[in-house]
Amino acid sequence: MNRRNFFAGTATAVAASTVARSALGALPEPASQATAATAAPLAAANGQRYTPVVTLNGWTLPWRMNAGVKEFHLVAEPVVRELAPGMQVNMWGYNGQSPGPTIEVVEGDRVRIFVTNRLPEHTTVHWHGQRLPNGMDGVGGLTQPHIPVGKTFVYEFTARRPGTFMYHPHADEMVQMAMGMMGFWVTHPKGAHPQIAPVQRDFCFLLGAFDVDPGSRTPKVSTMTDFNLWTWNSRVFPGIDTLNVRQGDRVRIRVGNLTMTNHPIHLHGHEFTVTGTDGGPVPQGARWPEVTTDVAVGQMRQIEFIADEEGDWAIHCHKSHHAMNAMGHDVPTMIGVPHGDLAEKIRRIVPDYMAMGATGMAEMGRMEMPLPDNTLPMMSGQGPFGPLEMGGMFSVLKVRRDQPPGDYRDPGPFRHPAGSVAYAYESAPPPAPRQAPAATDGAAPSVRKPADPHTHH
Ligand SMILES: [Cu+2]
Repeated sequence: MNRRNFFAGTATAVAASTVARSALGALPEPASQATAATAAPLAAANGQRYTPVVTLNGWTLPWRMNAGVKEFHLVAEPVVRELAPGMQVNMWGYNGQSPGPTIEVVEGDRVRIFVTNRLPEHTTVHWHGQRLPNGMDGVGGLTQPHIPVGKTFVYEFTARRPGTFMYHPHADEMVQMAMGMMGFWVTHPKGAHPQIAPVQRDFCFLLGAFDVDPGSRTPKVSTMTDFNLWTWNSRVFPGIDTLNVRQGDRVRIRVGNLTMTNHPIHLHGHEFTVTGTDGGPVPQGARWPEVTTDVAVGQMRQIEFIADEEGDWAIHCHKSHHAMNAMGHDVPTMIGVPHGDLAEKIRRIVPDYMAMGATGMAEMGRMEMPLPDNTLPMMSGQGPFGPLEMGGMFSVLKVRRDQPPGDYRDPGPFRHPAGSVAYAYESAPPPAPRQAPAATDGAAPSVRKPADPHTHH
C-alpha cells in the first residue's frame, strides 16, 4: 500500500464521526469506502482505551454516540471489488466494499445498527457469535421478517462479551455469501482481562472463496466446492497488504472463515498460540504452541505471538491450491514426459489446451501467458529474489527493528544481514559418505531384527 492510500480511510472516518447536531434524530450518515487499501486504525473514542484493529485491505466503520448508544449504519449493496490490480469483480457487500467494514466496540457498549438494504433482493444481518436477544439474531423468517429492498431495519443489543465475531446475511445465504456479503466484528474487553493480553498490533481478516470464470466479472453463486479464487478480505495475493509490525510487538491476528472448506493458516518464523475462538478467550492453561492453525468453516481463530524475528515472513493457507489464483484443475500432469511440440499439435484441435511442463509448473511464475480480460495469473508476485509463484491466500508478516510504534506502513523488502541468505554452492559437491554395501556372498546381511512378540506364545 502506498502512503496516500493508507490514509484514505481517515478522511471518511472524521467526516462521519462529526455528525451535525441537527442530524442526531435521523439515520447516521452511511460512511462508504472507495478503495481496497488498508485503512489506518480508527482510534478509540470517549475515553475508551484499546488498541484498535487493522482490517487487512479494509476499514472500521465510524459510529456516532446518541444518548449513550453507539450507532452504526450498514448499507447492503452491490459493489465492485478489486481482488488485485488487474481484476475487478461484481460483488455484494456493505458500504462500498466486500467485506463490509469492521465494527469495533467495547464490552458493555449499547450498540444500535441501522441496516439499509440496497440489494436487488431482501436480506438480514446475523451477528455471528454474539449474546443478544433472540429477535436481534438476524435469521430471516425465524427471528425477524426479511429486510425488504429499499428498507432500513434497526438492530440493537449490548455487546456482552469481548471477543472476535463476524456478521453476514441469514437470507438467501448461499447467494449472498457467495457474492461477498460478510464483515468482521471485534468487541474489546472493558478493562484489564485475565485471558486477553494487551497487544501492540491487532489484525483481522475474513477467509473467502469465489468462483469467477476467467474473463468474467461475477462470481458463480451455485458453486459448492470448486472455487477458483481464495481470498483474504476479498483480495488475493499479490493484492493482499502485508502485516507490518515492530520487532518485539505482541501481535494478534483474528481470522474468520465464511467459505465452504477449512483453511490451515500457517505462519513462518514464529510460534503462536490460539488465544481465542468463536466462543471467547481460550483459558491460559488450555493453550499450546502452533505454527499452523486450522480454521474450520464458520469458525474464528485468534492467534498471538511476539514478533521477535526480523524479516519478511510468509503467512498463508497451507492448502497449496488456496495459495494460487484461478487455474484449470483438469490440467494433465506431464512431469517426466518429454512432450516436445505435442501441446502445440493438440492446440490445433483444442485451442485452450495447456499441459503442465515436463519439469513442473514453476515456469508459469515467469511466463507471460495470454490471459482473458479481467483475469489474474495463476501465480504471480515479485520479491527481491524473483517471482514468488503464489496467489490466493498469501501475504507477508514484515518484522522490522526500526518500524515506529503504531506505524502500519509497508517498510519495503527486508534487507538481510550479510551472510544470512541461503546461497549457491559453486564447487563440485564433496563425496557424500555412504554406507558400505552388505556382503552378498550368501551371508545374511548384518541387520538385527527386533524380536517378534507374536512368535513367543
Ligand atoms: Cu485454504
